[in-house]
Amino acid sequence: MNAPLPPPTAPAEIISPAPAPAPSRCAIIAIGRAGLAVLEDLRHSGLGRGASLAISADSGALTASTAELKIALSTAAHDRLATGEEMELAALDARLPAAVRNVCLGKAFVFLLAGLGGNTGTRLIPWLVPAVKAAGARVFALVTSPFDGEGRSRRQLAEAGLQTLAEQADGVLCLPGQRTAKLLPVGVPLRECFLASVQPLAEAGRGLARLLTLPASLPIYPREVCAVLRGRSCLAFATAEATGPERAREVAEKLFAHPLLAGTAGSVRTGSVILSVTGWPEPTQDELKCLTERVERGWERAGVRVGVAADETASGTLRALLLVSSTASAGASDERSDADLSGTVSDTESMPTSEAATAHGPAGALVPDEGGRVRRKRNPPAKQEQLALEMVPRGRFEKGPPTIHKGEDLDVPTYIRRRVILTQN
Ligand SMILES: Nc1nc2c(ncn2[C@@H]2O[C@H](COP(=O)(O)OP(=O)(O)OP(=O)(O)O)[C@@H](O)[C@H]2O)c(=O)[nH]1
Ligand SMILES: [Mg+2]
Repeated sequence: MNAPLPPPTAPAEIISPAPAPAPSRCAIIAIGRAGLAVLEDLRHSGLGRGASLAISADSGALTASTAELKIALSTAAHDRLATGEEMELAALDARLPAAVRNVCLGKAFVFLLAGLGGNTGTRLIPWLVPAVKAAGARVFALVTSPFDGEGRSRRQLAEAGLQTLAEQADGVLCLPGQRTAKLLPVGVPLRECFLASVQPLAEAGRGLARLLTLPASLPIYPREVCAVLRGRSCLAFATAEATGPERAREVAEKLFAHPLLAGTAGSVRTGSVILSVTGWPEPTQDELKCLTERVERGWERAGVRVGVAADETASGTLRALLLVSSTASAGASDERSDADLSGTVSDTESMPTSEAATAHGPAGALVPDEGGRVRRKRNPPAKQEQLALEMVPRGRFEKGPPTIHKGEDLDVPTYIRRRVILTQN
């Protein structure tokens, strides 16, 4: 159920001096309750300090927010959003365009945070993305989608919102509720499920910010990151970290076993993987080899791009972000089904890698369908045939008792017992 709307008093706008401990190239715009929750987690680690905007109709969540700039949407604006009518940002709230411009000023990247399925976040994002782009920044949307049981209308709204984001944003990381549920034991109250979705999304946001902004020894350029995250090509993402002499091996194993990545290693939809490794001291060549080899073995069909950067704030910790994207091209991959929103990698598409490799043969056996999605090339339907074999006389064994071993008559030639067709020269 939605939280009660604030009384129709004059909306509060709070602007405090920006602490900005370090110049950052990232700004954050958080919308709605879920967006604000992720923003708080990010700000604890310093991301978005000095450049964050919180927008909500939920006065309680907004009061608790530490964002520099806050805009409380009026009840009338919230009601208008719910109608889904098209309107300019300024028509919704006159302060919005200037607030967006201010927060984006001098920033290369802007993270938009929201929970898809809610009215404020889902309906406002399509108006915010062009405004951020007009300010000259790249837009990455970090969003959640509803948990099972939140109802069809939320799910459909979220699906439409994700579709729009896929078309507009430079990159989308969507954490489906169903995947978050895999991180939790059975019987957890819904509120705790919501809380559980905050950390993985915030971790991914931090990882993405490191990938995009740290001076890299082995760079992955923003356009390459966008190519993986643009459209609906990002299948899944996860982060892992470890300290100590075995930190690379630990990180590799954590990633490989990560529940948020389950099903992606053997999926025919997995096309490429970005592995971003940061740490202090900077990852050694051996550590990198250990990590990359494990990821390449795990996601053996995918092209693996590796980025490395030293992160002086990491004090002994090695961190990795893994982004798994689909094979379909960005534009064509926009046709994912509801199953994608729920985070399920379909069983028919996913199987252990070795089995999949045997069944599909080489990568050429994977073909794009008309919608651009990559599908397994189907084998022609099986036809049952009788093998053209004649029983040969058992010769001198004809009259003797058969030599039976494990249920097989060893006096009958092997090729007959095993029904092998012999080729003729
Ligand atoms: N992480 C987190 N997710 C939440 C929270 N509340 C709801 N969600 C999830 O986010 C989705 C959107 O909910 P809200 O963030 O409240 O939506 P909103 O953008 O504020 O929009 P309205 O409340 O409809 O005006 C829900 O469908 C839930 O899946 C929360 O407190 N934290
Ligand atoms: Mg809300």
